[in-house]
Amino acid sequence: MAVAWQDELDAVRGRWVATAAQAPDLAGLRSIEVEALGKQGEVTLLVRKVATIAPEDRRAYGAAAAAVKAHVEQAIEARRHGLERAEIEAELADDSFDETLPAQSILGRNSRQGHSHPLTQVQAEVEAVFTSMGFHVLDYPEVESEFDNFEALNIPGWHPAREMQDTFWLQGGHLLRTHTSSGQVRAMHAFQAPFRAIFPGKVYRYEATDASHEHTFHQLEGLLIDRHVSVGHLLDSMRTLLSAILKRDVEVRLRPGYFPFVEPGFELDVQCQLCGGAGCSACKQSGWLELLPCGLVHPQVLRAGGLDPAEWQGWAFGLGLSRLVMMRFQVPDVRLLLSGDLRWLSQF
Ligand code: FA5
Repeated sequence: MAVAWQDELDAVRGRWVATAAQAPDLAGLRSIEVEALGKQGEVTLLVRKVATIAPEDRRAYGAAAAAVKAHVEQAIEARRHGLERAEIEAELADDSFDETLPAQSILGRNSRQGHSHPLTQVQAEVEAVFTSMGFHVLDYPEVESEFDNFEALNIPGWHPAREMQDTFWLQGGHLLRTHTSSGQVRAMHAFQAPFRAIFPGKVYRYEATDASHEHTFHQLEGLLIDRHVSVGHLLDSMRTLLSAILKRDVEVRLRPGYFPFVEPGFELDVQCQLCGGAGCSACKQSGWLELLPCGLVHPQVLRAGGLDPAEWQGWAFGLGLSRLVMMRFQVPDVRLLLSGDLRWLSQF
């Protein structure tokens, strides 16, 4: 014998399936969904009504009500799919869309156009100078072993030079590289001599910051290995680099510099391009900025790289890329570079 509730369930199902199928748009469909399936929706209440059904009918009622709910859900889903498709098709058919308009006209507001960071711009220019001279561009890890960052570079644990670069230590004898020189011995193992390569990247130092010191900054290492290399060739290459990037003749100053991994070693300073040498906070009132230390690769480092110092020589430099950006664009404080401040970045 047919039970009364069966008719009621059939009627509700029929009504909501038909209503869903006729929903005019997505917003309309959403209200239909709430009316049928929301917390107080008609179908939800019907399912809950199971508690009022005679105990012997409860199981059958529960199953039938659940089936109604599933059916209505399916009908809504099918309609949603249909409406979404129709929307996309209408958009595609609308040929008033002009894809050549700039984005801001389409959005009707002033959307900003992105561009590459000044560090990226200068790095690309330096890479272009060196690749034209036959250098490979390499990318080495920022997390390094103590060996590659220090020991391979003739800086054993007891060496006072370790104090020159305060280090962020990680677990297991690893560290955040303090300089891109950490790639030197890796490169010697990776290439057959003779070779030439540059390796740019981010380096980290556990030190107090000021206008010319940041804890996270960029360097760009250069390494050339050949049978005969000279200080003259090294300095000439450094001059080529600086005039290509700074695009003007700049005063440079060469001083002896001590780094355990080069011999002889040099400090190459440039006249501060912010104050023209008069003295400012970027150059600590000295008129000069340390920019490009360099030298001839120490025989111990060649050995660590598997090269015989009787046969091979090399030169290396460690360009302060962040400071080169400061000099190129007259940036008064290195900390602006990684500040993420769009007001500053949008000038470039
Ligand atoms: C070095 O890091 C050596 N590895 C450079 C080198 C390579 C020498 C190869 C010889 C041969 P130094 O600690 O001086 O050296 O750093 C190199 C350059 O990085 C500096 O001249 C400076 O331009 C830049 N620099 C150093 N510390 C900072 C800092 N805290 N913030 C921004 N730039 C820095």
